[in-house]
Amino acid sequence: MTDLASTTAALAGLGLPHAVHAHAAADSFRAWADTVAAARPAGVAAVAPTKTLVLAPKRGTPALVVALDSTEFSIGALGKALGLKDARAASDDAVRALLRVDKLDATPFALANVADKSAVTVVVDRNVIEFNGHLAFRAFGADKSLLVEASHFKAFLDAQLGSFEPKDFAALLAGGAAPAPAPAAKAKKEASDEKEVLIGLTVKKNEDFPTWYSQVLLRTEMLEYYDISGCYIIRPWAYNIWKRIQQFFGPEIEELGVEDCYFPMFIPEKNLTKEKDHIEGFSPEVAWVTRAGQSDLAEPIAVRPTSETVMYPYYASWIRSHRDLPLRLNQWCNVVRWEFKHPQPFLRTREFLWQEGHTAFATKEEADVEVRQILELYRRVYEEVLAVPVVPGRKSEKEKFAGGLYTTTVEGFIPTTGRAIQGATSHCLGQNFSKMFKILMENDEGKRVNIWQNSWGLTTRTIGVMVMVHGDDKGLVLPPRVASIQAIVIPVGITAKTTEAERNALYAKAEEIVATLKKTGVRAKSDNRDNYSPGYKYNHWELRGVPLRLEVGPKDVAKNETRSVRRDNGVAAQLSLATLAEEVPALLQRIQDDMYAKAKAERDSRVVRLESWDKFVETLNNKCLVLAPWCEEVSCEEDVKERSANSAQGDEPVDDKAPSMGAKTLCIPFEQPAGGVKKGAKCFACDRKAVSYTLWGRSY
Ligand code: 86X
Repeated sequence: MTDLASTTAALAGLGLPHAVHAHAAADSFRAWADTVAAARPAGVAAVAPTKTLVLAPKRGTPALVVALDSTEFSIGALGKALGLKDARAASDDAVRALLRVDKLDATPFALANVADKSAVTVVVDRNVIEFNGHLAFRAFGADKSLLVEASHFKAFLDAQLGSFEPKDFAALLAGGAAPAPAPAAKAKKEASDEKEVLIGLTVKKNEDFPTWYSQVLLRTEMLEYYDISGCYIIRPWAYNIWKRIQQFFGPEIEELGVEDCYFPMFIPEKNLTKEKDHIEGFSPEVAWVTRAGQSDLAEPIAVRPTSETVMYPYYASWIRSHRDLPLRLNQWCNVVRWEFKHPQPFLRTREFLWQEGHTAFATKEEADVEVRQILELYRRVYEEVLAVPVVPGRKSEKEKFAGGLYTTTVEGFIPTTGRAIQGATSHCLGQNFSKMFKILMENDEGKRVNIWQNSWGLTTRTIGVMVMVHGDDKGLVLPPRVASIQAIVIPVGITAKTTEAERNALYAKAEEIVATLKKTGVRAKSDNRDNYSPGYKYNHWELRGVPLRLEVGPKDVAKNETRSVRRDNGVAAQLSLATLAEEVPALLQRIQDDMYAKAKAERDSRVVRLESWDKFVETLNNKCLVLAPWCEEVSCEEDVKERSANSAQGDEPVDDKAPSMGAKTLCIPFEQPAGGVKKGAKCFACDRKAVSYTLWGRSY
């Protein structure tokens, strides 16, 4: 920890003078730097605010950089000058992993937390060390700063690092490095970002996908960032999609005989850790409640990362005889997995929403049937509801849920990054959990025997996949089946010469169209706001992905028509108002079908069949998946992962964002290429016999 107390204690321990300076609370770095520079305590001649940041290169050791606040540089240029390849500001999680403090609390004093000093390169500008006065470090709350004389700061670094040499940033940055982008240009970009919030996106999907994704989510009001890393607010425009998924999936599983229920989100420590095999590997992700108010709990309580250990003890007590089976329960709930990998809205979040189904049967045959029925429903959620193509299949031994017998999956694909993404899973647990939790039934002969179990889950990741697959440079593109507004009706052609009566008639027409559409089950709305232009409204609803726009102008109305414009492909068509109740539902269905067909064609064009290793890595690098005959051996899958990681760029990959990450098996598709694996065919990656065509790719 580098809280104020432990930092001052560390400095005192080294015999280094320092002072804690209390000042007005400052709620941003800028405000802090201004405050601390201005409000100098008695006896201190000069105070220079400092900044500390961590640069993460694509490969190699991260750098802890300390400079005076007044020293301007760009991270890219400094990284380059320091010989750090593709350096960027380290993520919150990377900073925490390195320094054991939150990014906002990073100071050079956190070096005391780094046991292995070779894990970080410390880079301090000479200006810092040579400053004639006190350095100010922020990190100890908004209203306190630590003041340390520059010479004493150097002594601290010497004590931590053995010996320490500062760097000359000015010379470094002048010495042939790419010029830093002018601060003015950056400020201008940000200002224009702000202005364009209401107009659209400032980046293209293909040019800067991460920024595109976050702009789409924020500007459509689907998502809001939250103060805790990895946690996000799901706003109505996104939550509605989740509701539509529930409205499809809920009745379908009810039809299969599954009932909804709700179990507590808290798990007593002993229940969670009882089943060591199941928890093993996952335990670093478990979040704990240890305190209520000011008092520590007698026993820590875990927050569910999944509900096996919550539910199965009760399955053991509820199931007595084969007549109590099948037992088929589902719950819609949140779960918490405190991951330290880079979080991404919807795709990888620390809390997420899901449904988890947990079912129990007397026979394996019944369990097997259900695994596939549920997987088929997951396929339909993606393909029929979200218009996203997926590949259903079985997971390899390496990739299956280790606690179960076998795992089935639907695998999606994000064309922009060329990466696959698991869409949902349906597991046959076999009798493992029945044995662990002593869930037994009395059979016909009165003997107590183990039962067969399944579990299956679908999460809010669905929403992120849908956004990434269908979105375009104008923003979100919603499949009609999940759009809260399927048709937006916009009055147009109002000019200065339009009389109030004419305008009211137009608005009334728009309302009438909405009423007609609603009666046939179309989710329609009119945008009669008179303080916005039609063009503004087009952009507004295009950004938000509404599938169909209906323009109602005086000329259209005179012909008893409306002009329709499709969001997915921009195609416009005149529709007769007389047949709107039939035409619009048909058009929405066509949009839904076309969106799926387009996404499927794109996905299909990126699944490349290979029979041997030669083109494997090249194909992955071209943002494709590979379908290849495989031996199904775990050791071979491990080899492939390593070989595909290293040969991509000729270097070690550092994280899973690097394009050189290794390839995994995604699934062994249930639908094999015609004829299947040819007799005597070899595995594409080793000398063994091929067993099945398997889908490979880099994945989320
Ligand atoms: C595996 C298995 C299974 C019900 C599903 O995939 C569908 C719905 N559960 C989930 N899994 C864990 O068991 C797990 C356990 C702990 Cl303790 C954890 F922290 C994270 C986990 N992640 C996944």
